[in-house]
Amino acid sequence: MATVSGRPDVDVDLTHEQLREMYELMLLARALDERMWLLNRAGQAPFAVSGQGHEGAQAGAGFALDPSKDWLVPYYRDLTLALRFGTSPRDVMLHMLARAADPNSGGRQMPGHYSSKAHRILSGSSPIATQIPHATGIAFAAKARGEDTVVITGFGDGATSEGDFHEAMNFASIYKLGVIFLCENNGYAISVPQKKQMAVERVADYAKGYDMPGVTVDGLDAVEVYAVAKEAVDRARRGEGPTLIEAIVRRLTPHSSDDDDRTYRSAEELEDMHSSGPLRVTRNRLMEIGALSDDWEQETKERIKTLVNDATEHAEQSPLPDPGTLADHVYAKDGSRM
Ligand SMILES: Cc1ncc(C[n+]2csc(CCOP(=O)(O)OP(=O)(O)O)c2C)c(N)n1
Repeated sequence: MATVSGRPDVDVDLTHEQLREMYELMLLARALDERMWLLNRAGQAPFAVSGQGHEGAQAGAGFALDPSKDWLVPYYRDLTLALRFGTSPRDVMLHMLARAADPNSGGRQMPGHYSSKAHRILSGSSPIATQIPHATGIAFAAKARGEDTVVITGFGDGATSEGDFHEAMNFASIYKLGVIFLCENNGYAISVPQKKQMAVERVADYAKGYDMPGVTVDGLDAVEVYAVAKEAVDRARRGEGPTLIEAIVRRLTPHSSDDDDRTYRSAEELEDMHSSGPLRVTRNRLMEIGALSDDWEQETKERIKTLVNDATEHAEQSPLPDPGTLADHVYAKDGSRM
């Protein structure tokens, strides 16, 4: 049942304008991500975790969903998906710099923990894979209410070695829930390569055990991911159950700002990995079909630069949380048990 999508000439139902929007989303995510990394290196933010190299998988899957009624249950690399669901560049920077106005958590969560009630993005915690059963739970609730809501959850290859992943897949399949399990396989769990933590060759192979479709797709090509995700979303909306999508991506940075990947990736491997990425692959695809022009790209990059500068300045000028609110949402105000 696990298949490699292998559809290089895939034909999708998106207009050229929508394809440009999808690519623009990727450019915005990359520009914000690079700025966040820089802010960390400049000592303005204590931690950064990056989605660089994952943008194609997320943009492709994100465009197959309807952010006005679907739910996102993200992990820490899902910036592109969070933007697709309505998080703004200002929200991203307020979160990164832990300001009081951070809509995710009022400056309490670690960077990369995107959430928003308004945008149907569930809050997550740092233990790997804990978000996956939450996605199944939301889809279970949607089914009980008779809604055709689809839930997408993102996670890495390492997360598939946790029980949470298997329990969530099993339950979702038994009840034919509308979940898209999006594994963004970058080949590493911090320094541990995939072959050391998985006996099967492909994450998509796990789908067999739960009687659901499992597809491996080139996660550098947003258009190809869109085609696979669209099929999965249509299936979920028809009430036919979940799909496991394994998008092969690249982690273009170290695991986080606290990691040095030169200690476990050879110089050749790093060079090879940086030789291409989702921006280049998706750009080439859109150029080939005549959906992009150099002028459009230039103007768009300028516009994005202005947005990122505005978001950074806005966050820098915003107040930090009042230390007096430190225990809010942790202890009940009157001292009683919550
Ligand atoms: C339950 C648990 N174990 C270990 C960790 C430490 N940890 C943080 S990220 C990570 C690697 C996760 O790898 P993967 O799921 O492949 O995602 P990636 O970071 O590669 O995108 C680990 C082991 C954790 N946060 N939670």
